[in-house]
Amino acid sequence: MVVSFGVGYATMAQHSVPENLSGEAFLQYQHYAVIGAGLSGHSASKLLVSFGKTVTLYDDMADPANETFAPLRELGVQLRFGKDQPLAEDIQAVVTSPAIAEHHPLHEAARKRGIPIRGELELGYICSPGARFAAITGTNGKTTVTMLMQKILADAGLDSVAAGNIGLPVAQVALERGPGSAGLAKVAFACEVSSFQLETIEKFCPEVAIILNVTPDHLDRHGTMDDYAALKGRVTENQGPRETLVINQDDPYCLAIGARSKARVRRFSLERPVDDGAWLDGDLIMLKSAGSKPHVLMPMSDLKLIGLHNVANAMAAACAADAMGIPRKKIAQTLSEFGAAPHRLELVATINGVAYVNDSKGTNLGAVERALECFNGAIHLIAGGRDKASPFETMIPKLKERVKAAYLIGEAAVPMERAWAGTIECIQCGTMDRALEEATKRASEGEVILLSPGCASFDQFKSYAHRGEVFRAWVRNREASQ
Ligand code: UMA
Repeated sequence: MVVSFGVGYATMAQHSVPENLSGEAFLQYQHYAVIGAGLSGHSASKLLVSFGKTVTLYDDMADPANETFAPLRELGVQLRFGKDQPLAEDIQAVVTSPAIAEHHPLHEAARKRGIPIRGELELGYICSPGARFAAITGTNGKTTVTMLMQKILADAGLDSVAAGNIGLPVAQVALERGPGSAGLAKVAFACEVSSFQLETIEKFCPEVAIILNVTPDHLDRHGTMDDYAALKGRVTENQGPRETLVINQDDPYCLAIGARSKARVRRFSLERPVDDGAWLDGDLIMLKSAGSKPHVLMPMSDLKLIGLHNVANAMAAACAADAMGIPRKKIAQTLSEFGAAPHRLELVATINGVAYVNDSKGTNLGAVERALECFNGAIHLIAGGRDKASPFETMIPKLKERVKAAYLIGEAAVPMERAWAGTIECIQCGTMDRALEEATKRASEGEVILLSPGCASFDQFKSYAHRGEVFRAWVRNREASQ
């Protein structure tokens, strides 16, 4: 059988594990189950088929008639869709999508049988020997810092790819560049890594890891903050003195992880100087390596990104890029050119003096707080969506300080009102359109209408990006009708 993946794939007729990957224990099996038929599941399945493996792809909800599955069928991937599918008897190894939690019945069945389970990130990583990895994790700012790192590395002349949780599976990059190939070994990954992905790593060992912050998120899956922070800490578990961990000096969870890491630990701080890392001295961003003199990287006012939290993000990226040997002048140059990621504090329009800001990527309470800190005027906050067991009452001090009214949408609207009603005016709106109409009626010149939902989007939208697009479209429509 000749396996053809279409234009651009370097592995056109690969049928076996390439020689330099043949020592990988996880690639020794013949029949793999891939669980979760989203982006990661597609990439993992194709990558395994390229090695001549037999692949059975499981999904509880996907529609097998969907045309996106036709290419997989053609490759011989067997689809087992629908709830309560048993794990086939002859499955020898399992690859999971990050969407699949440890309590998923197929995950449990594999564990019971003692079958090895790895995530798609781990699979992509072991197929990319020699490639450089900058892994970026943390509750908030991951996507911004991943994009920033990718640009710093690319501007410095490296073949850099933004991958991982940002939306491009590492397994997909491995497949397209040729698993184990010399071309792939030249890639410098700026890899956004989620706590979900860190549940299923084994050897993942980035040259540089960044942990930006750890605040409540995904507690519905991880249970407690300690468990969530422990997962974030796994990003450094395989690192040694030759690797670097960059942590937020102002975050207690990061400090605890840093204290246990075997890597060189660099720190960034908005509050105080550090011995090895970056900090703010008035308007100046300082950078220093242990044992050497402080270096002025750039004035903070030269950053294009807005908000103090973004100064922290820029410092984190600077520490990491500096540890990867990128010249400091080049780092400062890129930092001065880099603007906001889409759906992250994006000013869509100002209509009648009211600023409409799309922060749809603010899917947890920490992100909402950071967004609220960015504006001086009174804020009309559009929030809600699918709740992740977040402690809404912790937002009360910040809401009191900055928010005029909250316009609540989606499944979390009622619990949010229950937590906040004594503090600020809460208006039940149901949908995004209604929330925008109500907020527009009430907002006056100089005020801000901010979508920063603090929740996942999946109750009403396909993704946070879709939610942000619905917000943008409404605002642009209104702008056009003025
Ligand atoms: N599924 C089941 N059973 C379950 C759960 C899911 O069968 O119990 C199935 C779903 O029906 C679906 C598939 O699994 O068909 C998973 O689809 P998905 O879109 O959720 O996952 P992927 O397309 O593989 O996307 C994953 C990440 N998704 C999650 O972690 C939930 C994407 O991060 C990531 O961009 C992509 O891999 C590429 O690496 C998204 C995300 O929401 C953006 N991440 C969370 C976050 O940022 O907060 C962690």
